Order: sequence, then structure tokens, then C-alpha cells
Amino acid sequence: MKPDRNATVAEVYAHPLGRDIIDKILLQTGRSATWVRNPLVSRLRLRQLDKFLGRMFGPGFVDTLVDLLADCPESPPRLDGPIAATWWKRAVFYQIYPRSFADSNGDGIGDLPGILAKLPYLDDLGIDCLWLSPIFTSPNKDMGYDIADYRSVMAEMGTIDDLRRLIAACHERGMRIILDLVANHTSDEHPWFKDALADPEGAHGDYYFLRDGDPETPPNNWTSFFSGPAWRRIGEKWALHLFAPEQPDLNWDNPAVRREVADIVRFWLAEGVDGFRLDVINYISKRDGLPDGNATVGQVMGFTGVEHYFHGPHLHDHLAELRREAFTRTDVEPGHEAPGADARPIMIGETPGAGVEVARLLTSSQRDELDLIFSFDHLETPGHVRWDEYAYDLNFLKHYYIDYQSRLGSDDWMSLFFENHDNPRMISKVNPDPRFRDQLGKALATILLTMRGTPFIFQGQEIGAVNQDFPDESALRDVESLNLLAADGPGAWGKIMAGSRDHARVPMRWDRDEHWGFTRATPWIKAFDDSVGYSVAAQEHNPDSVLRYYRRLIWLRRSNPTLSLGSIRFIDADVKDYFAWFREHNGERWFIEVNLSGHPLRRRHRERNLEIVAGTAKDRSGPMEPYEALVCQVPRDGGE
Ligand code: ISL
Ligand code: CA
Repeated sequence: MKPDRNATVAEVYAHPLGRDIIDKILLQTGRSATWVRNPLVSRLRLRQLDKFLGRMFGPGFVDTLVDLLADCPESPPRLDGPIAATWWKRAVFYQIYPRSFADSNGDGIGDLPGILAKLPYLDDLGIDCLWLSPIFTSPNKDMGYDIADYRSVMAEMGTIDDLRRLIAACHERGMRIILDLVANHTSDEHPWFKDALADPEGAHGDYYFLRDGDPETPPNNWTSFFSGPAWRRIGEKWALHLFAPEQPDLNWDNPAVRREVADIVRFWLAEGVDGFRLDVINYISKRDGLPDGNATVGQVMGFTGVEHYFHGPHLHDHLAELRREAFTRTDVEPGHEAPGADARPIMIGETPGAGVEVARLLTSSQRDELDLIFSFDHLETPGHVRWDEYAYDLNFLKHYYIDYQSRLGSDDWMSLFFENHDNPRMISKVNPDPRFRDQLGKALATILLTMRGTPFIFQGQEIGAVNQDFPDESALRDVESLNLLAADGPGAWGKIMAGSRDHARVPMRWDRDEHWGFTRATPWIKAFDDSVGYSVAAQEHNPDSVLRYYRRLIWLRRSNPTLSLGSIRFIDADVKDYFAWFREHNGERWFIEVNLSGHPLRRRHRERNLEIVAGTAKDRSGPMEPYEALVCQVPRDGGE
């Protein structure tokens, strides 16, 4: 049933996208779902709400909502069967930001041979699959997220042969490797874009959103994620760019564009790559006619126009097509096969703004679109954005996971992550007090590696990396931060220190050398956290280090399928600061408990017969220590 203006609130809430949207509004306004279930509210029809919502969100809000819902498929049934043990459900992923990982040739920029040299480290850590942030040719206005040639390796990263060696070396070790494909937009230096500008009527003219019109007034009111309007005037044309002006959006409604993308994917799969992470892939379908965004929605979300592309009319069709056309390889050249012959390439989507129900639409194995998505709803607590200085309350994460997991069927799966190259370090966000750095790092590791889902570790997270004390603007490199400073002035410095993506992009710390063993030259970006003991070398030697803890947990997860494939059951959900759950599989049971706070917590379930297998405390006699985390096995005859 497609809700229209006559639909009731209850009907909208029963619709996947409607549910996600209402849930988001409830969350941001601090209301619970009982509010929607209240008969007085649930029986209201959208048309009756038009006036009221119009006052809140401006005229036309209900129509926009109805349009959004109309384009959205129905939810697949929530299955309750056995879980297919696909390789990526058991895998631990590791995200490398290649520029900042390891520099092999002394130019201050990390590269592919640098990664190759560190493979033994990653293998020892127990990593199953690497994800490399972009390595294709790029002018680096957005550090590789602006691609000028999809079929060549960026000169700073090395050569195609370096990449081949890396792929082969991963596979020799039984590891996999996926690349980052940025296909919502290209660089403005891509030949397609240059050609489109030179000849808007020609073969590439319709590859982008080029529009005529008044040179003073952009074609619509959409704003870019990196400050200012989403339109750039070039020559006689306007070009749409959701990100930097140098990142024009591709027009996926043009079948030629979709064929190009599928071609690119097949090209790299033939080289032995095991799949892709697809950058902002939910933004590829824009609403016909590119209508103005709702001003109030824009204000609330921080970006005007998002409702017209975060879940666009052809999103699911385009993804299903890409899956069919490209992500079904079996024809890999001999010697390039991934470990496990059954493997089909993994397709992971970065999907900002996707809620739980849209996540299910995108990844349910009943639908054959993506395998996993990255949704970001858990990275800030309600009412906050990345730029806010505030302490992240882990109780929010707990409730987020409890709710999310309860809504997944046996054909659904989720990704787990706290960090990536776009976000500050989680330890700093939760509690920057250095006394808690290790404990908190381990507590986060425990959640990440024993929760149900596929964990993604971002480089440095495994050694307890924290945010940087950047001294001034000259220390920053990221276009997002620099544009924000340019737009907002020095007053934006507090925001930058809270949310800059550069916190995650400083060099990996290998040892205590001048530049942390990252490079023998001057690094392209400098690190400013000077704390002792937070390098790989130091932590290798310290049995209590965060690194050794990660390694132990990853090893446990690998050797005990219960920790990856087991069912999950949370207990004591309403006990503040306490996060605990059982994992169960083939009669084997594990119990995990974490103190989410920086103060001691009364010990619960003291009577339970549990064997501590990993964790930050030796026994369960006294109160829980700040951020204490325990991973326990339940003896076969033990307790509940
Ligand atoms: O970080 C965001 C805003 O707070 C999200 O909108 C979103 O996750 C992000 O901006 C999109 O990220 C991806 O695409 C960008 C690129 O700059 C990021 O590095 C990449 O991860 C444009 O390609
Ligand atoms: Ca280099």
C-alpha cells in the first residue's frame, strides 16, 4: 500500500521510509513511539495534518512526504530462519586511509607499497578484509573522493603493479581487499566533465546535471555538504555538486552513466578486487526536475534539498541493476581468486541518512541490492551534530543497538563501526580524560567485536587513537574544515576542533620516531597528540595495551562462531550505564557486559557462573570499574 494524502499516521508508520522518518523526528524531539501509537494521533490523516505540518515545516511538506513514500518499495518480510554463514558475516574489516597509513618512498604521503609492508601486522591482528579509501587518480580536492580517472592508480599511491602485488599478497594470506568507488560524482578534472562543458550537446553532456539559467541565481536552493550552494557556475552553465564545487554530481538517470560505473566495477573485479565500498551511494537518484528543498527540513538537517536525493525515486532500481550487471563475478583471472571460491564480490554502501527500515530494503538478502550499509545515526546523540562540543553518552549507543538488532530478521545483517575517515575519534567524543583512554578503548573494542554484525576497525582505533590538538588553520588539510572556516570565520574553530575529519586523517603511529615511523620526510598532514605509549611498537610490547586487547578479541571471534553468527539477547536494558548481552549458537553461550560510564558500577549478576575469557577485570567480585568490559563463556550447565 502506497500512502497518499488520505493515509493515516499509523499507515505511514507501517511504511518503511515513513517509519524511518517518523522515528527520526521522534528521536530529535525526544518523544517515544508510544506517541505515534496513541489512537488520537495514529488515526489522523496526512491531509488533516497538512496545515499543522505546514506551520512547522512550511507549505508542501505533506506532498513531499507522499512523494517520498510513493517511490519506496515495501519491506521484505522479517524472516526467522537459519543465518546464512556468508564470509563477510564472520569477517573483521579494517579501513585504511592510504594517504596516512605508511609512506614507503619518503614523499610524506602514504602509498600502496607502504600498505604491502604492513600486511604482516594486519594479518597478525586477525584482519579478514581490507578496505582502502580511494586510490584512483585524483586532484585530491577531497583526498581521492574526487576521481579523475577510474581506471588508474593515483601517482602518489604507486602503480597498477603495486596494486596487483597488494591484491596478490592479501589473497596469499587468505585476506580480502575491497576498494572505494566514488561514483555519485567525479572530479571536475574527469574527461567526461571537461567534455560535457566543452560540448553540452555531445556524448557526455548528459552525464552531469548541467543547467542553463540566470547567472546570478542557481537552478534550485540546494546546499552543498561542504558549505555554500550546491551549484557552481562554469562558463554558461550551472553544475550541480552536493559536495565540493570540484565534485560535480553524475546523472545516474542516464543509462550510459550506469553502464560506465558497471564497467569500472568489472574492470577492477577482473584484477582480483573482492568488492567495493560505494561512496554516498544512496544519493545517486535525484528527484525529477530537481525541485527546491523544504527550507525547514533544510534547517533541521543542516542541508537544504536532501529530501530530494537521500532516497531518490530510482535508488533501488539502480542498485539492483548494478548488482546484476557487475557484482556477480566468477571470471577472475587465474591466480587472482579470492580465498573461498564461492565468494561473490561484496557491495557495501555508504548511505548517510538511512534508518533501520531503509537499511533492510537496501541489504535484505531477499532483495539482492547491497550486502551491507554504513548508516550514521549512531555517531551523534540526538540533537547533536558532528560539529558540537559535547560528551557522547554511550547509553544512546546501547539503545540504538538494542532497537536495531530487534528489528533484523535472519536475512538481515548490519555493519558495526564507531570511526572512519570522516569522523573524530570515538574515545575523544565519549570521554577525553586520558586516565580512561585504555579502558574506554577496550570497552569500545568489546562492543564492536562481540556485537552481532560485521565490525569495521578504522586505522589507529586499535591503538587507542584520540583527537588532535591542531594549533591553527595551517595544520588542517580537509576541504570540509577549510570551507567551513572560510564560510563561518574564526568563530568556527570550536566546531572544527570538535568535528574536523582531519582528526582521523593524521599519520598512523607505528613507532616513536620523529614522524611516528609513518614517513622519513615531512608528512602531508601533521599529528599533534604527543602521548607516550600509543604507537604500534609500544603496544606490541605491553600485554595490557589496547592493541593486544583488539588482537585477543579478534582471535576469540575468529575461533568462536558464536561471537559472530550467534543470536543476540540483551538483558537489563533499562539499567543505566550497564550494557549486557548473551550470544548463543549451537548450544554454546557467551555473556558480555560493559560499564558504559567513567565511574564504578554496582556489580550485577554476581551469582552467575561465568568464566572470564577476555576483559579488563580479573574477577567479578567487586563493583565494575569505569568502562569495565568482560567477555565470558557460560559453562554448559551454567545458570540461565
Ligand atoms: O559526514 C557527513 C556529514 O556530516 C555525511 O554527510 C557523509 O558521511 C559524508 O559527508 C559523505 O562521505 C563520503 O563522501 C564524501 C567524502 O568527502 C567523504 O570522505 C566520504 O566518506 C564525498 O565523496
Ligand atoms: Ca609515498
